[in-house]
Amino acid sequence: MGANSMSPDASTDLDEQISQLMQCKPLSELQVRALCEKAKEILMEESNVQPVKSPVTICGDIHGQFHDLVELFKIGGKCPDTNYLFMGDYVDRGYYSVETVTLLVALKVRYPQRITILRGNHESRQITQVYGFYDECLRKYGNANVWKIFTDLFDYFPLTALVESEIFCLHGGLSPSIETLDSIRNFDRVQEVPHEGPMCDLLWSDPDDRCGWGISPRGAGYTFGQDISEQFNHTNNLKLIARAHQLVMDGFNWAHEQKVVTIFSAPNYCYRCGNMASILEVDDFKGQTFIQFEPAPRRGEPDVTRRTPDYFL
Ligand SMILES: [Mn+2]
Repeated sequence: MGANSMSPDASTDLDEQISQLMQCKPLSELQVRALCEKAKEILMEESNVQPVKSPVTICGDIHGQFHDLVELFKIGGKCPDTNYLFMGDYVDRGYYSVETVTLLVALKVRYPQRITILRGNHESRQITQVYGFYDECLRKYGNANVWKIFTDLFDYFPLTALVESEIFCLHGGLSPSIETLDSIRNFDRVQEVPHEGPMCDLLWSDPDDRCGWGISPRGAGYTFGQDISEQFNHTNNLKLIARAHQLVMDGFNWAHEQKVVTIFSAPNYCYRCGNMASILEVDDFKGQTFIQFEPAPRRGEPDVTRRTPDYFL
């Protein structure tokens, strides 16, 4: 059954699950399994370059900061009253990856035309075993089944989106092996994020002040200069590349003479970075407004005593 022909019973169940999730209460393993089966059917129909219409609000990394995601919806408007495009990194680092990713997937199933959820470099089996989501699933469910269900679903998340044919949105950045949007449309994305190659680069690369392609200190993807962004935008008739993936203290940061913008939507990242978060509203007339926000009040998360990572992945 198509997502738009969901039966009244199914949507009532889903609405109840969404209100439960909004209270930061996880679903059962059985509910997660059924939800992810429906999500897979919807996501597999989406393009590697998923077309999105304005108005839409574009968001960056969330990283398991559930209460800040609720704050984001308070500030940006509830889904489906506001259309959303999330650019990946829903899990890891924060304490509520399970609730965060389940809520976003539930909203996707309930309102498939109102929310787009792209894949970030953390939506991966390998990364989530190191940075928290795997351990959180074990802690909250007693086994790794829910982790397996979600990481299998991540393979279906679209890699990029294109807002009104002019704003190219993705988690990381450009790739030396990709010149056109058509070449992205043509590859098979349903796999674990590879260690190298075009799909890896889209999820891992970062803009840089230096021209040309550079070796990334992250050990995956590349750095790319303004000359690269300008050429890519020119070739593909784009006005802007919107991406996430890097902590920026104001929540957004322009690069490459306003041809690239970084959006980061996890305020006080890792509960200690002291940064603002932001979202980018693109209105009916393609006008752009950044909205900054601060963390939601703390709700008794344990103190963070983990060591500072070498790089913010
Ligand atoms: Mn990232």
